[in-house]
Order: sequence, then C-alpha cells, then structure tokens
Amino acid sequence: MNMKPIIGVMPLWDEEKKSIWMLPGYMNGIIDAGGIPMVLPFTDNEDVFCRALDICSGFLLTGGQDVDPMIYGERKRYDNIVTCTLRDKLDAIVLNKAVELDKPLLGICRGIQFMNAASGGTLYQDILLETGTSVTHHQTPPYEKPVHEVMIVQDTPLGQLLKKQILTVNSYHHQSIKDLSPVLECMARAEDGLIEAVYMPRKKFIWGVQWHPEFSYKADEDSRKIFKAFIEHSC
Ligand SMILES: [Mn+2]
Repeated sequence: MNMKPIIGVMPLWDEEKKSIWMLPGYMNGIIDAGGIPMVLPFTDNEDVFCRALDICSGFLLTGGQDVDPMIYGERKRYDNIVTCTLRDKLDAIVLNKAVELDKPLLGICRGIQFMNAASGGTLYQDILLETGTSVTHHQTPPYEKPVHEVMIVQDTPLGQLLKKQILTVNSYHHQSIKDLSPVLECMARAEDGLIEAVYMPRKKFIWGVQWHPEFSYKADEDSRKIFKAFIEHSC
C-alpha cells in the first residue's frame, strides 16, 4: 500500500486579529496531489515545533509577511515592509530540517524569498521602487489568472517536469530575489529578468516558486504537476 505523506504547512499569521489562518488552496493542492496537509503549530516552543516537524515527510513554506531584511544584512528601507519575527524563526527551522534530513520542501512566494534570504542571498525590498519593472507582479483578483510569462531554464528539474520553455503564471508579490543564494539554482525568470523559481541541487526536492500554484492548480495543469512532483518526492 502506498502511504500518503504528511506535509507540514506553515500557517499564516494575522497580526491585527492575533490569529493564525490558512488559504484552502495550499491544503487542497496537497490533498489533490495525494498528500495529507497538516497545519504546523505557530509556537515559539521549539521542542513542540520540532516534534511536529518529525511527523512530516515534507514541508510547505507558504506566503505571508516580508522576510526581515536583517536576515540578509540590510535595514528596512520602506514603510510598506511588514515582518513577522516568529514566522522568520519557524521558517528557518523548517528550512534547516529540510536541508539536513533531505526532506522535500516547496516554498511559495514568501517561501522562495525566505529560502534565498536565509541561505546567503538578498531580496529586492520593493520590486517596483528598486527595478522600475513594467511587468505586473502585483495582480488584482482573480488570482488564478496568469499575468506574466516566465522563461524556464532548460536542464533544470522544472524544465524536465513541465517539458516547456515558457510558462504563464499568476503573480502577487512586491519583493523578489535580488542576488541568488550560492546554494540555489535558478529554474525560471520573468520577462524582466526577475528570478521566479529556484531549486537546491543534490537534494531530492527543495524548490521555490514566486508564483501561486495554490490559486491556479484547479485550472492549470502545470501547477498541479508541481504539487504532484512535491508529493511524489515526499512518499
Ligand atoms: Mn511575478
């Protein structure tokens, strides 16, 4: 019998309501792909948090607040940067565990940004202000609708999975990777050159995407393939 893998999903934090929350797409994308999503405890009790991680075969780093620029050695440059200290702490524990134990990890939006920032890369603190790009990276609803293209780098796991060169993706981010971490490789770039997908070589599946397959998986087969690959590697 093929056991369904348990995937630890990082909860979202609502600072105003002092409440954790979750977007159903993260959970349902995992369920549809054959996994069992489990929302991780949002606690600074490291022992409890790590015990919860032990149960998981893979991890999903969700979207959320901005990564604290201190993590990549900078100060906050703009008032629109909103951080969450506990999220940064817990994401770091998850990333370290995934790397150390070679457990699959998918980082989405903030997830890919955190992976890069925490492993020696830097971020654009505000894409529009710092690059002046004309590509729409901050779309309005419906969020499943593709708004820009990405060029897939061939001979990368994403290229091998999707077997295409150009992908249309949704986009809802005001930050993105600036200098790529030395331990990550680029798998896709937007038309303006911004890095939109990465992976960690020599690991089973440590991937990050800047777009949102959790919004698009119902309509978009490529998004489903990414969730499927993530879950299959977690089995
Ligand atoms: Mn984008």
